[in-house]
Amino acid sequence: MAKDILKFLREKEYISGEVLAQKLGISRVAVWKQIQKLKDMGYKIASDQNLGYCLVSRPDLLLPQEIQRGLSTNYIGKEIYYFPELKSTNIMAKEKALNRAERIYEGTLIIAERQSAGKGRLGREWFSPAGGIWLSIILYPQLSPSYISRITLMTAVAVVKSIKICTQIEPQIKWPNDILISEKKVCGILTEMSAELDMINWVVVGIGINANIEHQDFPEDIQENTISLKEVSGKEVLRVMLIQTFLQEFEKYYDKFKRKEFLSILEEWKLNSHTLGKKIRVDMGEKIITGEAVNINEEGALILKKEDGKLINIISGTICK
Ligand code: BT5
Repeated sequence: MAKDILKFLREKEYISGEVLAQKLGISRVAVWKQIQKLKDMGYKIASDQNLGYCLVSRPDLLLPQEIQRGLSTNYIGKEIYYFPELKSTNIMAKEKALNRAERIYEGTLIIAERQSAGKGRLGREWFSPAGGIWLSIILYPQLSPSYISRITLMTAVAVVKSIKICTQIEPQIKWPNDILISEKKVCGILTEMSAELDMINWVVVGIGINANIEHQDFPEDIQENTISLKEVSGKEVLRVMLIQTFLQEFEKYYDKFKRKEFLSILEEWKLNSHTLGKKIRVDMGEKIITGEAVNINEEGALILKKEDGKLINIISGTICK
């Protein structure tokens, strides 16, 4: 009901409580209650005894109705679960994907304004205060589980493209899951999956973008290597618009991905690469390997030319500083 009232408030400068009540077939008291509800959500609504209600400003929150208004995707973001705070959107997305009683459609989004226990890879922590974009997408691709390692690279291309469109900033991709601006991390991607031998049950892609975060607010131990879009552009980014653009780009690339057209996505990845051509050290858990990053293969693996000239393919690892 609050959503319907919002729709009418957006159409006109002022609309009276009486007209709203008539249009919605509810009492004026019920209208008033819904207006209070919208105010509680952060909408500023002026009221005038003679003219009625007027929408003054929208809250700077990632509310589903704000994201879905004007979103031109077919299925990504059609269902959104929004939370002011969560431990981790990936944890919630996995719970939703697992709970078969509740029908969760492909492309369902979990969004939180803050995460109290945001997750990086390998149990690392992800700092997620208010002002960032912390979201997870639930997917059910009918592909072989071994194909999925490519989805992180695909997501990185969609993130870079949407940041470029919305801010004119040109970020770069550090294999496999980091987006950098001026050598510092502005976004991280965490892909998790449940699969049988030859069948995927679900995939959750978690994306964290440092949108409107002040540099001094990052914890000291990561300050040197982190950056936010606000810092770079000198002004707040419109988070809702960035999310809408990202979802549109994501759907476009994911459709290609499902058609197994990964090579064309990989070409775009390479154009935005921070990694290729560099001498790097890769932490593979049990050992660190040094060499030159010469290519990414069609599986999304990094091809490293070692000092002895031998080439090796690395499926997963972390590039050290
Ligand atoms: C990542 O891991 O980069 C994946 C981050 C994914 C975060 C999203 S937010 C929505 C969804 N829900 C979640 O719970 N997670 C996903 P990794 O490559 O392991 O990098 C982690 C490292 O990045 C940490 O050890 C820190 O050094 C650094 N870091 C932590 N918070 C950061 C931040 N806000 N910005 C930049 N770097 C950060």
